[in-house]
Amino acid sequence: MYKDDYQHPDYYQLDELLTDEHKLIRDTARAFVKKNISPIIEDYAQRAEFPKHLIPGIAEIGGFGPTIPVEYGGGGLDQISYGIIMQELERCDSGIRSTASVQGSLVMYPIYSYGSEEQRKKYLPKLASGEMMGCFGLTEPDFGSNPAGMITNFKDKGDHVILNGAKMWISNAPFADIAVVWAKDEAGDIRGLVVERGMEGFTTPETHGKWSLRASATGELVFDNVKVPKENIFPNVKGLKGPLGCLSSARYGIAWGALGAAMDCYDSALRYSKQRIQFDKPIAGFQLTQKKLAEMITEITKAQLMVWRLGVLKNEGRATPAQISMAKRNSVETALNIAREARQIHGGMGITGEYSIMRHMMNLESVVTYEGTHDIHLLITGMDVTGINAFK
Ligand code: TGC
Ligand code: FAD
Repeated sequence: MYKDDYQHPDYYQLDELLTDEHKLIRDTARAFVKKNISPIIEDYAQRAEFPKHLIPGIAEIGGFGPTIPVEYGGGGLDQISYGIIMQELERCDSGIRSTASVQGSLVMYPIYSYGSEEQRKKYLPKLASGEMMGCFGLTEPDFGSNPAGMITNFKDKGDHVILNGAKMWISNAPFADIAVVWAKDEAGDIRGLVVERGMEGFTTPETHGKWSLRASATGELVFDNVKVPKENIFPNVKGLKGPLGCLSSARYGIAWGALGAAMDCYDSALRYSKQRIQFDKPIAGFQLTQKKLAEMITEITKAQLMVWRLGVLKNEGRATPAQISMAKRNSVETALNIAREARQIHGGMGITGEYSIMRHMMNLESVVTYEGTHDIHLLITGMDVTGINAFK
């Protein structure tokens, strides 16, 4: 039976910056992950299947909409709690964290922030409990980094609209009950609307053959003259700032989450290097191994401080989208570099499913691309510090 020995690295005693509630949330999430996800995740990833039976348990630990107010079924927690939960989930697998990010930040957040009271009451409690699952459709085949160019659109037909177009690379699409879809109205303004499974002309073909995020289901959203009631349109937002606002919330969670993958790789490499004997001594005793481990823990510590401070700013409503971009980019880059170094420390064992390293490394290749690519986030930072737009 697989044994999960994970202990999180805390070189600068950052635990002292957390409240007792934060630590309780972390311990609860970690215990759930160790008991329920770690033993099965490798099999599901190998089979390229999302472990749907975990949904009620992820809801139970507050994984869906932790910051949404309690009256709508959410956790009513602060932003650091949200980050901690994402970190514990991604410590095990980015695909599991993806499902929680999408549900909380990309489906519940827009319904709460831009939706009518009726929409909030109809969807949020069921999404929080996992009784209903959602997905988020922004990316299109011809518009990834540049979502403003989207061609998915709807036309006004009185009490309903007719939606046409297609979205691709959509996490959770194959099993989602609802999709938050971003589309242009007849005036060319981007609007958000909720499309429900079962609406005629709406299909969600699964994307197969991924080498990354294999335990997360990815698919397309295809709209062929789908009749959507007008009451499903979000009344309180218009323009690209709608979906980008959701991304700010999700990217923040990823900044914490990806660091979880880094911490898991480091923890595994440290343990392995003390146990593995070559040339009559533990490989941890060689300077080259120590260089790798010392650099890993240094980068992890820097990134831990960054996301904690970002959490404080977010709690105070002061975190800017550009600050969030910097943290998302830094955490993912840190995690990818550490996964690659940890893989080397594990030698041949590092490519097997006996350790989580290779799975993390492959997963992170999606994380470095979705929610804004590595270079897009660099350009966001560049624009923020210079005031000059280098995208176009
Ligand atoms: P731009 O003119 O800069 O902005 C348009 C409006 O949006 C506002 N804004 C933001 N608001 C909130 N949060 C942010 N992060 C924001 N960024 C911009 C901005 O102030 C403006 O507002 P207003 O009032 O003036 O209209 O837009 P642009 O067309 O020049 O594009 C800028 C760019 C390239 C940075 C942006 O489009 C971008 O971020 N591109 C990357 C696309 C992306 O991240 N896609 C992600 C798809 S979803 C996904 O990947 C889910 S993965 C899920 C999982 O499995 O975890
Ligand atoms: P492109 O935009 O075509 O970019 C290709 C390359 O060109 C990148 O390196 C990029 O950095 C570079 N580039 C583009 N523009 C510029 C520029 N101006 N300057 C310099 N370089 C540039 N989307 C959703 O809407 N919902 C989801 O749930 C979702 N889940 C996903 C799950 C997975 C597993 C993956 C892989 C993707 C998912 N996405 C989702 C889509 C994701 O957000 C996009 O893949 C991402 O935004 C990049 O778009 P693209 O793949 O079209 O790449």
